[in-house]
Amino acid sequence: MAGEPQADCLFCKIVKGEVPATVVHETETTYAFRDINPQAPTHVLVIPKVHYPDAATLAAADPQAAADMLTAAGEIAAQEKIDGTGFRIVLNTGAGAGQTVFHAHAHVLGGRGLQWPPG
Ligand code: IU
Repeated sequence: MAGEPQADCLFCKIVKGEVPATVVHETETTYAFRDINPQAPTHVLVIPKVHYPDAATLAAADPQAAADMLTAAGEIAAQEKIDGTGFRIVLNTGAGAGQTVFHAHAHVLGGRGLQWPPG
């Protein structure tokens, strides 16, 4: 069924506690943990607990879960104290854009100057 956990999905396994992660924030519908390969002093991944392959698919199928992911990103930025200096929320969508894990997620990046355009 759409949104159900996938047995072969790393982020579904993290939500279920089957794979360890450094969890920094959780709501009824979202889970957030530190990226294993941080690209900034703060680099947190926030994911919906439901499984969709990317953020656009999530938003189309379950707009509330997508909104919850963005709300959590803002709460994490405040918790990490990067909201005052500015932070970036990144939604890599598709392999050509650098997406490597096909469970919707938002990167929350901050704690250093961020260039535009991104690479
Ligand atoms: P991407 O947008 O799909 O490229 O982001 C996936 C992220 O998941 C990437 O930044 C990885 O460093 C991160 N990650 C992780 O935190 N833990 C893992 O076990 C694996 C990837 I595999």
